[in-house]
Amino acid sequence: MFLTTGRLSKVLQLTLAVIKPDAVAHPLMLEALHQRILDNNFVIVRYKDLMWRRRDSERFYAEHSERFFYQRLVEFMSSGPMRAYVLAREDAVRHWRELMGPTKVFRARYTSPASIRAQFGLTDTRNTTHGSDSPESAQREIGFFFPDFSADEWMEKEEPSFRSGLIHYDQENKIHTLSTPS
Ligand code: 3AN
Repeated sequence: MFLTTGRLSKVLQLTLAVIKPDAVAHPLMLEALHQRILDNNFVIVRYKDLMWRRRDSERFYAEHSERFFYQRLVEFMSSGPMRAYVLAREDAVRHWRELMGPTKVFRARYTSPASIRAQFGLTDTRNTTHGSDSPESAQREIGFFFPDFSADEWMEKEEPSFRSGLIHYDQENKIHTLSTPS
């Protein structure tokens, strides 16, 4: 499958997307969310399945440490396996957040019924997915989940080829790679 045969005009942006433990616990839901990413024209640059220790969860959500839901959140996020993605697209941060929908599931169901959180979210904490809220947080959060991946290097060396070349979705590894010229 080729994602695009033409040249995309705008520079691709990277974002971090996470499928949280409530969704990863259900294989069909995980599969549906992976497909949703593809259907919405995101390039899957990397993905990994992982599980956090409580201290990873505390570190990642440190900015919320004073909020009433913090303990609940860190416990939930270290309660089971997750899947993290590095996604690329024009305006990836905004597009992924739009696709997720609002943080609060009941609001999502009301205002954005087609969004992921509206369709799959259970509660305001167990709300299926995470997405970076700015390009700066994307850079930081990608580094948190993928310490071996350099966003700067990808932007410099890979982005131009991804943008202008033919992209191949590798069914076996479930990520996009550049098609080699025949
Ligand atoms: P978002 O993930 O939509 O950017 P943030 O950054 O405000 O939202 O919150 C981080 C996470 O904290 C949310 N994804 C959700 O799991 C949890 N959370 C946020 N607000 C609430 C709330 N009012 N009650 C329970 N959990 C919440």
